[in-house]
Amino acid sequence: MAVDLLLGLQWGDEGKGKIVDVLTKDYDIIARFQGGPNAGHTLEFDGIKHVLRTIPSGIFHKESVNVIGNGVVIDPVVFVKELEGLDKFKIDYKKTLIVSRKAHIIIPTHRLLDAASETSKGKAKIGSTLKGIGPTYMDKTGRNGIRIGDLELENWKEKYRALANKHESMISFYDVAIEYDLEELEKEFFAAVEKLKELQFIDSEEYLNSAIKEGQTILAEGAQGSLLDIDFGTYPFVTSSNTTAAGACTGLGIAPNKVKEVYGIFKAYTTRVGSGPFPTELFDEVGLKMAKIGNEFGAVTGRPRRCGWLDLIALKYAVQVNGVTQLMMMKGDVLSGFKTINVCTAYKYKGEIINHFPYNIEPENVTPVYTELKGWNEDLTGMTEASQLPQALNDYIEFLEKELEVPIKIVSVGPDRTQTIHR
Ligand code: 2SA
Ligand code: MG
Repeated sequence: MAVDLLLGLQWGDEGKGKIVDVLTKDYDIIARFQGGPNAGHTLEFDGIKHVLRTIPSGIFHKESVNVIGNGVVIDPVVFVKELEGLDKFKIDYKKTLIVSRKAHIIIPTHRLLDAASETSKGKAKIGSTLKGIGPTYMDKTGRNGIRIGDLELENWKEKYRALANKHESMISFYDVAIEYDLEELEKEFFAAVEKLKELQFIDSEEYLNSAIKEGQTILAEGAQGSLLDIDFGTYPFVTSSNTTAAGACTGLGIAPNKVKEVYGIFKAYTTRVGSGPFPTELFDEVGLKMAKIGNEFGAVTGRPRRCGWLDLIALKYAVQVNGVTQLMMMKGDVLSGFKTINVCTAYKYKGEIINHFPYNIEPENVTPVYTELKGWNEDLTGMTEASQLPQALNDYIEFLEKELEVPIKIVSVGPDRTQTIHR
């Protein structure tokens, strides 16, 4: 068995990019299986900070092959900018980056539709990243989409035109003011498509399954988080793909019995960007302190992230749905300097105490019940060994392990590759 999964267990931004980067040296292939430019995986090494959107985080390791799977949606314009950003690193991506023919393409009008849909919802908006993700997956399941493989056909532009025209009439249907210059957007889009065509397009399920047979190792890199999953997340405030373990099977064409380790990444506290319920959200100075110390601003949109204590009910749910075998706790350093640390260990749900993640976690139904733990003051950012961690942090970690019934194997104490403690 040769496939391991790496998934975010909260609402995204858990720090997956850093962990994939730390782990990639152990894998032959890194594969993205869902999402698209709504992801923003931040990698930091040698004093350089780099954000990847669609490209797998293994791209900086010269030996790894990076696969963009069929479950991903690709915006050629964003993608090409990402490639250009790699130029300074002298990466031979025409060799090490390959794209599934079955991946769907985000066209400019998908982005416009995303904006029109959000604007029309007013206060009830999802808080989407406006990258066209929802409309592209709608066209995929609606069987209208354009795929990477279509770019190899001579008449793909006819297919494109028909879809763009349809989108334009849909945009006018939403009775909202969206200003755009489609000609300008298309110029940029078609130029980007030409550049994209320089990459290798493959039948990725064939490629990956052959690689498994040959004994190669694959790391499937998730984007967003489990609570943003289209089925299991806080619907409708979710993204439009399966961010959970099952999504790796459908998004790559890999059978469940090929999956071995499921690495679950979580932050020592909780954050969320965009709209939607968040039971442990803090509106006081404690939340502001987390945001400030943790530098909690979205990698894609720059929006400030909402912050709150760790929600163990939600985390247990994510561990269960994904079958997590190893946990990795990020941003432990951010919690230094809090006198006490709260962990949500139950919900008061419609007046009753419950221990599971219910259908509806809207604030009018759910109030978090906290267990209070002792804080610590030590600065963790220079620590490299588990033996250096303060006792109160060890107590926090052990408390979580007991509740979650899964070992916490990595504690991250800063953004750099080197600030990673193995337990
Ligand atoms: P969309 O654009 O249709 O997917 O937006 C729908 C909702 O999903 C939220 N969303 C996200 N929330 C947090 N992080 C996201 N991406 C990360 C990042 C990357 C990651 O920006 O750093 O961790 O993989 C992300 N993408 C979508 C969004 O706010 C809406 O609530
Ligand atoms: Mg992120």
